[in-house]
Amino acid sequence: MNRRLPGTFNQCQRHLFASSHPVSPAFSTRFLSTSRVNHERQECQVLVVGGGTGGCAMAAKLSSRLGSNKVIVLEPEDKHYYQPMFTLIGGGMKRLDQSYKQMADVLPKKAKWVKEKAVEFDPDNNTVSTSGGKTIKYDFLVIATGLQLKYEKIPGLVEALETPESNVCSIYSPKYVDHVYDCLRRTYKGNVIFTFPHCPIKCAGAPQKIAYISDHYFRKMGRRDDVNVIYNTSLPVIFGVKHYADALMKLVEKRNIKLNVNRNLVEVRSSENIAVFEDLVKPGQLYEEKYSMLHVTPPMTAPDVVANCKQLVTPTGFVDVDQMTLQHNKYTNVFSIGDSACTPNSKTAAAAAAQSPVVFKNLIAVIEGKAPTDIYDGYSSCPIVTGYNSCILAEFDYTLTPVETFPIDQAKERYSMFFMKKELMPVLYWKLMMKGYWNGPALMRKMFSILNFNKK
Ligand code: UQ1
Repeated sequence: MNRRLPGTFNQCQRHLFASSHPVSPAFSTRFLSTSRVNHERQECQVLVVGGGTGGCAMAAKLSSRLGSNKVIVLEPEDKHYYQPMFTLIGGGMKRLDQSYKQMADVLPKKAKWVKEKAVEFDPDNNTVSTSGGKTIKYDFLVIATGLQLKYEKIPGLVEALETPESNVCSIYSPKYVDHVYDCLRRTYKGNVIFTFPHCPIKCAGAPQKIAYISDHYFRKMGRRDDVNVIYNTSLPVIFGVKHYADALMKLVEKRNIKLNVNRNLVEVRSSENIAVFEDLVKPGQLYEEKYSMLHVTPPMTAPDVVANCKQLVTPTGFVDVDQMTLQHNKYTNVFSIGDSACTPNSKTAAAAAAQSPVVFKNLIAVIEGKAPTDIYDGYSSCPIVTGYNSCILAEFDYTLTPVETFPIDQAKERYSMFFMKKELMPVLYWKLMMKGYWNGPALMRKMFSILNFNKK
């Protein structure tokens, strides 16, 4: 998973560029550097676009191997958020200020940080242009821009989120996550509705995690009898991996959570407290549901700047890489990691962790003139927090087969997994992954299997 909320295409800059230089960009950058547009040209061996989870891990690994000033990271944000904490913030278990560090402190010292947005990729000329008018020339490119949240795609939603009294909230954005716990605290009765949109999203477990946490919150407060907890998902099932879906179905039944599948949020009418859903099995069939609290998972898309470069992406707008080597299918000097890649894994920080050694080894191989041979198996993991002291740890690969690390039944709700998620993972993230030392739990899994623990 990647924390970037990439900016929109910078039309303004492009317009300036076009009008002041009716000559080829290559000519203009080389010879007209005194023009009123800043046309600084920079060069690097590896350009990493995006300083989120995947980008930062890659920059750490690559700059440590290649040495100082060989790697540029292009990232406009000041803060780097540890987004897996957002569900816990929603439940009041952590604070927003515990979820981030300053970007300058997270990015590796040996890499050069250009604090600007990418505004255009030109893979045929090995350049990326930036919001500050720079052109960065690279030998190798790692695209780690994440995906973008599209709250504005649902009519009425942004207005509702920005009107605190409307009791509409969302853990997905640092802008809105703090409000989730406020909403919980002031909800005493009525329908509390959680949504899952009709598109691929990052951390696909999060929309239901916050539903389970909320259910537990209302029970602790003695309000559960007056509150209906409703989980409306656009998916046809509760979870894509059957092994965990079976456990989660039992959980929703036991906790009396109403599950509606194939149901997609299409409008929020916050002045009436009404959410409008479409039945995806009967297109056009709309349901109006009154809510006292609404938690929305927004639609998400590939960042515009990536999707706009048609040579780089699949028709979905995500970077067209080989799902095993993570190398671009057309440009052999381009790789992608994390949420911006078109690979069909579940988009999480754990997936980026497992991808990072593969991108690293394959990129180094290509630099050395060899073929990329390391393979990503689609590993992803989702600690499904089910309340204030329990968690199911789902781990699986491209084939949706469980690939579990620990010698225990991970489909069972456990305090140990909750403790790992809440207390250990942030430390592992900041101290190991951001320094380039965490490659996912594959090694740990092998150790447990060598010790030959039998799973019960
Ligand atoms: C993981 O590797 C990871 O990325 C850093 C997470 O995100 C924070 C996780 O939540 C999990 C569970 C993993 C997998 C790690 C183990 C020890 C199973």
